[in-house]
Amino acid sequence: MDRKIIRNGRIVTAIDDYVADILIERGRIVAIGQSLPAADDTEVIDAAGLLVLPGGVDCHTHLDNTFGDSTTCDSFESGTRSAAFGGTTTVVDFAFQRQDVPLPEAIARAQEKGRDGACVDYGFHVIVTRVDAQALADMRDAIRHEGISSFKMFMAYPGSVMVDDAAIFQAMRMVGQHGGMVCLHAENGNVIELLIQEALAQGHTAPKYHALTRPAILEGEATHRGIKLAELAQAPVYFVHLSAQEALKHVVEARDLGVPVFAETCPHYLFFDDSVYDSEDFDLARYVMSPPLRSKQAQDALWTALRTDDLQLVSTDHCPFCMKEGHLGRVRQKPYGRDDFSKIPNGVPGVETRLATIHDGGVRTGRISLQRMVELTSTAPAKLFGLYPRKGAIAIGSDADLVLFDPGENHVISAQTQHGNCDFTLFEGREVTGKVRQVYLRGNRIVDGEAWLGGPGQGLYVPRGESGGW
Ligand code: DUC
Ligand code: ZN
Ligand code: ZN
Repeated sequence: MDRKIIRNGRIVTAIDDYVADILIERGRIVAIGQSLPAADDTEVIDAAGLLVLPGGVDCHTHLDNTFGDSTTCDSFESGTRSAAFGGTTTVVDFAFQRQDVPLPEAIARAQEKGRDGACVDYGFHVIVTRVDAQALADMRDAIRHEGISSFKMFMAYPGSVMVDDAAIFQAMRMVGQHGGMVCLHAENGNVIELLIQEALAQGHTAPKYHALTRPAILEGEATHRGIKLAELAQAPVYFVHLSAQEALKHVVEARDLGVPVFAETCPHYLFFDDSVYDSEDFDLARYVMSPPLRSKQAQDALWTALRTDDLQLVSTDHCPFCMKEGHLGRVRQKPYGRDDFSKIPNGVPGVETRLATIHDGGVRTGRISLQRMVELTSTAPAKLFGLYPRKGAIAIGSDADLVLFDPGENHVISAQTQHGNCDFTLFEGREVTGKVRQVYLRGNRIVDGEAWLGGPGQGLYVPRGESGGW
């Protein structure tokens, strides 16, 4: 039998911090204790001096996702390999219902990609762009039969994926009754579109105008509207990639009143601010994501909110597009918008850098505790999106998804040494303290230092329970 003991590691979960051994059998944790006996066939891994963390759960990735004319440069294989090296053992990606792709077919297509390529375990949200009676029935069936309990809807990108308030309300009302949750991209798309057209008409084509045409107040307005729709629908709501104080204040206010409102932020909002948008240089296309980077003051507010549980998750919104056209054969990447900022594909990579950057910028600096880091990057996403306690925990019966993390090891982040397809990282050249040493997926060692021991097809689809009930 496949049996392993991880010996003498410092086990850190969302609530614990102690030194012990973990016995793994058939991919699950079966015992935790001191000086656990090892049978002859047991592989013993010495974890002394290392943190043993539950594998990261990243509930916001875009692998092989197409937006408009552009497709993200990471496949399921490259993106999940990159995730593994960053200490993430479960991702929740997206299936895409479009005008011509009904929801069940969208799920089937996504499942196929995952089956062929995934190197870590995975689930899906469904992006919903059309709401009618059939779509509502399909959403209910997805929750009941497919293990998909969350649905992303866009309040931005009119003419493409944006849906109106009535559609959002209808979806919330339906999925809320069946243990599901709507995840909102909250920006006022119609006003943004007007600002974009005005900017272009004035000849403003550089990437910095992406940020200037998506002001924080429009994220605040949409967030407030989304909360009111959820209250009326009596359903939970989740805000993806929250970046602005104007949005945060509405989330805080609603949560204080006991309304089931949840929100994530992303590492790029925690480490970069809008002072980068200081020139007309096209190189700033690397900072084109939606929402855009906000003020330094907003960044401080996000860190505080992570500590006080006003924000519940750090997800990556890993949505990589290359800076160089043609890199690894990928086309219509960032340079697609060289003459028109509105055509620059929106998104940045981040799936590999989440744990190390949050450890370095959050724990080492004293902004959050180690346990809170684990909660934000593993336990809370697992609980909120129906994966707990199979994922997000170090507990008897949980999947043995484990990360051995050296909290004292320094390394310099570089795209060159990362394991995905993207040709840049916003963190290029940044020295951080804390490094993933080994990663176990259901008891299988898939990362060992710089060695890749995993492979495509090793990741399993994980049907999820209810979302938003936590
Ligand atoms: N929103 C996302 O969540 N990801 C990529 C693009 C976007 O606008
Ligand atoms: Zn979005
Ligand atoms: Zn996204």
